[in-house]
Formats: sequence, C-alpha cells, structure tokens
Amino acid sequence: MNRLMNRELILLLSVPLFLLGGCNGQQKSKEMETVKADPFKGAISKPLITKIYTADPSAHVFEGKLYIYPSHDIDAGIPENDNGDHFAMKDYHIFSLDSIGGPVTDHGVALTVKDIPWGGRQLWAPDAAFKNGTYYLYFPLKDKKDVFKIGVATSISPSGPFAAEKEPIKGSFSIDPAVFTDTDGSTYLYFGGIWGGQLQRWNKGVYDANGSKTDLKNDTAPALTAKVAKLGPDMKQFAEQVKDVVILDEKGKPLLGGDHDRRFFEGSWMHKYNGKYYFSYSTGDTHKLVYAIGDTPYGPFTYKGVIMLPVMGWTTHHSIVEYKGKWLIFYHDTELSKGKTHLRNVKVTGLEHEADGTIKTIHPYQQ
Ligand code: FUB
Repeated sequence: MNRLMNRELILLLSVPLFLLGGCNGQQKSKEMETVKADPFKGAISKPLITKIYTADPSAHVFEGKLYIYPSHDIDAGIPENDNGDHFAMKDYHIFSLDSIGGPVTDHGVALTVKDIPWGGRQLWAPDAAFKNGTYYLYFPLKDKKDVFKIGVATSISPSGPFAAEKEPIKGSFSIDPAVFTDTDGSTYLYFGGIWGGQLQRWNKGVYDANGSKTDLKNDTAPALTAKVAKLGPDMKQFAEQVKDVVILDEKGKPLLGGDHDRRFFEGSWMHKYNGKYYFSYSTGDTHKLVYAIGDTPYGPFTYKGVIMLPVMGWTTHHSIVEYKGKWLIFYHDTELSKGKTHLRNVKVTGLEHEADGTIKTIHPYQQ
C-alpha cells in the first residue's frame, strides 16, 4: 500500500470495522453515507489543542502535572510522498494540564530547527525524560545529508526552553525516540520507524542512501524491528550497543515482514504494568496501535493485540501514562483539519487493563 492514497479512500478505510459488518446492504450504505458526511461523528474524544496542529503526543507526569511533548504540524505546501516529506515540522511546543477536561497551557516554542547545530529538516515525534534535576528532550531530525538521527536537548524546566547538544546521539538513527525509566532507575531509549523513518536503510549497520523506500521486499523474512539501548548516566549517549526489539507470535516465532497487521512500523512506547513490560507501537500501513508483552525492557515481547483501531488520517501514534490512579492513552487524529494527513490534533482517552493483563481495544469512533 502506498502513502499516496486518495483522501476519500483513507477515510473509508479508516471506518471502524464494526460499522461495516453485521448489517444488510441498505443499512451499510446509509451508514457509509453518514460516515462520508461526517467521518468524525462519534469520535470518543475532542482535540485537546485547537490553536495549532499537534501530533505524536508523548505524555509524562512531571512536577505533579501532565506534560505533553508533541510534534507541531504545519502546512509547508509539500506534496505527500513515501518519504514523508509533507511532515515538514520546524519546532516544538510543549503543553501541560492539571486534569483531563481542564485547561491546556501552551508553553510556547521550546526548540526550533535553527537552534540545532547539526540540523537539516523535519522535526518529527519527540519524547522527554527527567533525571538528576534536568529535563531531557529527545527528537528525530534529518541531518544536513538528509539522514534521520536522534538528538537530545536539556532544560531546567519540563516546559523548556531546551538547548540542543552540538551533535546527535552517537550511534543513533531513524525516528520516534521513546524514553522509559524503569523502577530500578535505568533509562532506555526505544526508537525506529520504517518507510519515511529510514529504518530499512540501516539493515547492514550503516546507512544505505540507495536503500528501499519501504519494507515491502521483506515479506517472508523476520520483520524489521524497533531498536533499544540503555542510556548512560548523562542521558546524552547510549551506554551499550543498540539491540533489536524482537516481537514474537503466539508460537514464539518472530513476526514476519509480510505480517502488516502486527509487525512494527513506527511510534514505539513502553509502559510497565504489574511487573510486565508493555511495548506498544503503530503498524503504519495498516493503521493500528498494537502491543506486545515481555519480562524485561529488552524483550523479547509476545504480540498480544490491538490497543486502538485506525484513526482518521494515515498515521497513528500514541503514548500511555498513569495519572492520578488512571491509565490514559494520548493519540492523534485529523479532526481539526477534516482529514489532512499531515495536519493532526492530539486527543486523550482512558485505557483499561483487563484482569488478565491484556488491554481492552479502543474504538476511536463510536456510533
Ligand atoms: O509526525 C511524523 C511522523 O508521523 C512520526 O514520526 C510518525 O510516528 C508518524 O506519526
């Protein structure tokens, strides 16, 4: 499947499956008409931020509040392509809130491309961490040779402004950093994304500028994996070799590249629940948020199921956080821009772990 899907097709493909099944043809076409007229009817939550476009929300609890570290989407007038050139973001804003439903504060510009010495273009999905009195912002950005690397910036405040290091993290590549601090104080950086995120171009350990634009030649081999490395005490470098985040099927076999409904695409996240490690991610071209469970931060992880069915828009990207005793999932769709792939808005809803540790699937558009 190509990123260049016709907008109406994207919207129809994004219709929750339960709307399309279990009814006769007449009912079906009526429902399709309703969906076409207002595809966001029945959305389970409203955009949290309406003054600018925001996406890829990484949420954390800092200083007793919820902080959101999203991408800041803009319309740069660049046509859509498989490289994701239309996601041409130039800066980050950070947001905070005390309660869900309460006011959301925009803390303004926290970091811009022009203040990143090694930077080229495209500030994609960031994440943040706190250690030893300092806040760290991790961000993917193409360098001056158009190769995605991961950078780090620091601040004394969770809302910034952040000052970037002069070079990207040594040995980093691709996109979508997600940082997780375990209960023993060790911090891990998960990262990677295929297609526009360039992960498939690092297959041999070095960047292949002529490598494939997608993973689509990889159907019968083990799927490309997200990556993980423990961070050193200064939180600015890897403390070890980068490792694969292996996801196994129910028979203990690594997921295959052709398993587009379950294999890793982009948007890693890690949360810990009842002593187990939950690695969640986007399946990209099948537009789902899914998860796998493991016994250590490195995995291997066993695929468990779907967290959220497709949202309106091509991309889906989330974070999971516990706040005041409730588990929340921050995510995005394209409600504000009425379906424009690169102009997204952050949302939040509750997330439920069942008694057996599985996660209840969320339907983002109930009817
Ligand atoms: O926002 C740009 C890219 O779109 C992110 O890095 C991906 O996760 C996808 O949401």
